Amino acid sequence: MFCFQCQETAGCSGCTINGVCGKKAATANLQDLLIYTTKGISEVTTNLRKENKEVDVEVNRIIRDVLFTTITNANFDDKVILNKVKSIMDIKEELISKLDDRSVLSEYAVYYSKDEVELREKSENVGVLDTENEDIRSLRELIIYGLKGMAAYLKHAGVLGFENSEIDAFLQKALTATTDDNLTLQDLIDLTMETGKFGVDSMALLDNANTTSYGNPEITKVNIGVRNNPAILVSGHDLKDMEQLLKQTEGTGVDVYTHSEMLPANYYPKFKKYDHFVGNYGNAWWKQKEEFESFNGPILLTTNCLVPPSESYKDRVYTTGAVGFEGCKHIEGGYGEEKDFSEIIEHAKRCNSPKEIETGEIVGGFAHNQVIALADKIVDAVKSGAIKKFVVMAGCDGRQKGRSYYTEFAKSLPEDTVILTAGCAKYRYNKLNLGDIDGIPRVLDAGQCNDSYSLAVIAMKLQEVFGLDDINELPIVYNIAWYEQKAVIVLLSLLYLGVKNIHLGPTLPAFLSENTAKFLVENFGIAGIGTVEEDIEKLIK
Ligand code: SF4
Ligand code: SF3
Repeated sequence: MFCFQCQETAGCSGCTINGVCGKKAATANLQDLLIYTTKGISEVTTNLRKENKEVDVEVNRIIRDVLFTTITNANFDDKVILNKVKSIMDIKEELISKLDDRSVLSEYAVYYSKDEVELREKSENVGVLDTENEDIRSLRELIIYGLKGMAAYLKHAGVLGFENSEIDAFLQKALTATTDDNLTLQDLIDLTMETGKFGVDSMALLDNANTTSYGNPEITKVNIGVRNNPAILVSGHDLKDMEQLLKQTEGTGVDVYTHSEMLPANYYPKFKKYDHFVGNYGNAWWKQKEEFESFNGPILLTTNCLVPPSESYKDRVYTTGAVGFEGCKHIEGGYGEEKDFSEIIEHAKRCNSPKEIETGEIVGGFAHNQVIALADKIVDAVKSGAIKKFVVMAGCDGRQKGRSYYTEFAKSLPEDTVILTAGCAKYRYNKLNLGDIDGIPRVLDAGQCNDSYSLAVIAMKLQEVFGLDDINELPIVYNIAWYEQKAVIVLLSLLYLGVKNIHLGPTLPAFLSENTAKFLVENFGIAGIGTVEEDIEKLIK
């Protein structure tokens, strides 16, 4: 195996024996094979489009799903991954038969096998290291990881009925391009930027899907304590799953809580109306081992991040969508289908109520609509000098010790700064009680990592209000934390929007070769992080 797609990768260079995330070598190899065959099917769909033939929306959905499956901490189940490989093979064959010109197809497109032994053997011989040139490899993987994040966001939008075949066509074309040996470094750089453009489009699509379906997030005090009823904990990013579970638990005596990236569900008007939706339990994904244990009830993982569960609570972990773990019950349900959560609800009834681990409230709900409603107040505070700077601290959290940097950084910020956040990175400082500036909280949480789109909308609105030519003239600095591939598409989207001087930590991606990193530094001023003191000096003063 060789995997370096996330921030935790071994030695900051690559996992080669087992994943630090808990992914076994065989699973990593099968994921590589899944990507290999997905490149193949994407080549076929791209050629079909060139021949002006239609690609069924179901094929787009499957491609999104398989990319999502390979995101860090999503799926650890070999059987599921192997079945997806086999199913891609069959669909690919069927699509190939519709092509007029098959002579152009590469080995990725024509590879076919349903034999498990052969597939496993093949899985050991395909992957990241197939590309020998380090810079080409770096850009190819940067694009692929961006596409994985994009696929996840498109999936969430898709289940809410919001799909855009142009974005899917780009995604598949770009994935195919990562196998094209004729592309130069410059071609791949251009494609990276184009991926950022479609990243913005995907996040906008999801924003539209979420707000049309559930209303605009609004300022909300979220309870972080517990009640004395049996309950289900929902983690991950899929709001459609959240909605269905809330509906199905209504009147059953079973409460519902969010965990990690599902916290922003508390901000949506349509979810707030449920009395049995109690609040948020716990923190970011990496604390799940203790928090799932003490929650006592069943847990539904709608997306990443799943940590391989301990035996003590494994029977309480249910997965759905792209998530999977051998031995955990998977709840099926495709686009437009109502998932059946009755088993998990019955399970909850047999469990004790959650153990209280904290009490109080946190405030969130500052997506673009809410912030723009407060625009006058914010603009006044900036003009009067009450707010000197906005600090975007969006992204992911993780278990690496060095991430305490973000807590310290937030604590050390002068009192005339406001943090704009999205994603699970917020758990490093969202319970610090940093106070407010003229009634504006000093931590404005827009929502999930995809709601970084909201932060871009807010920045563009402020640029307009202040009449600035360049988004970088705003008093906004960026100190972003990353972990998995959704953060990659967020980063590429910000770069596409022209945002410069982003600080990225806690470490720079291992998949950035020296030259790719140099390109990002020279053209976008991307930098890593230093000590808290140095960075406060650099970014704030
Ligand atoms: Fe390693 Fe991250 Fe890949 Fe897991 S996802 S194998 S931790 S690089
Ligand atoms: Fe967190 Fe996994 Fe990335 Fe959506 S839940 S931000 S790490």
